Amino acid sequence: MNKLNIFGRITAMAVLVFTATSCNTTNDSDPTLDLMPINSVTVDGYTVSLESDNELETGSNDLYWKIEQDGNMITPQSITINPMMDMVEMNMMHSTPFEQPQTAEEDDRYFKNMAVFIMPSGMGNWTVNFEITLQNDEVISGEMPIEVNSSWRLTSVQHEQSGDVYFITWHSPNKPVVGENDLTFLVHTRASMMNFPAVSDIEMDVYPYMDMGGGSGHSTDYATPTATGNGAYEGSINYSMSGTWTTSVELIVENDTLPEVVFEYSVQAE
Ligand SMILES: [Cu+2]
Repeated sequence: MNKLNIFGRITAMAVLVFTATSCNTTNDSDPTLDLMPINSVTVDGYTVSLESDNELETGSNDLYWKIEQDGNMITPQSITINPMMDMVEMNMMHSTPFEQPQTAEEDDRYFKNMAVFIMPSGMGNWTVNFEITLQNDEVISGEMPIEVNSSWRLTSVQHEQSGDVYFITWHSPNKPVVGENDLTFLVHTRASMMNFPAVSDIEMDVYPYMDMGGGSGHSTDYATPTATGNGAYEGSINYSMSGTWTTSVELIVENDTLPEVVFEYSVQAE
């Protein structure tokens, strides 16, 4: 690890500590979480609520699950979900890459999971089917309609030879800033319409670029992401300027370089 990397990590930790501290002073009931309601449904007298840090969008999202009875939060034994998009006009349904909810480390009254939404609402209707086992072994199930906005954080590419589709998610930085950023992509494929496994055995090439107009432009310091498991590819990027940047990504699958995809986004001054 070079000095720049260490500095970036210390800065990132400092930002985290600062964020946590400022949440403490603004939200007494939730010392570490700053969540917004997405939707809630009531089943058999239990209110099941879905919350997140932001409105849901294509790409990766943290979903937080809360169960209430008579206005009090209760902690279930387990929650199992299955997100589903109904594409009515095309007469087909499909799921999306996701993990099952586990007790949230930030607040053990919540369950939490990651979901990558591969399409925005409008092309079809999203619902999350859930089955919850309560402490008294009672099982409640239902479905939670959700809205998913489109974002710049998700793209896909096809491997011509095999026909395999790869979904590439820009996972972090969530808000790119000038200076050192951890850079993480998630890669998933489609085994069937109901099964989107993580892909951890390919290689990735990236290239950040800022177009300065008039045919000139420049890149910046970066470290190529490498697989760290669970479909994650981790590197870093050190933006030299704020403004509009692109990062092109190429996947290398079995010695074939797939067509380049491009993420375009804005980098803020810190
Ligand atoms: Cu769809």
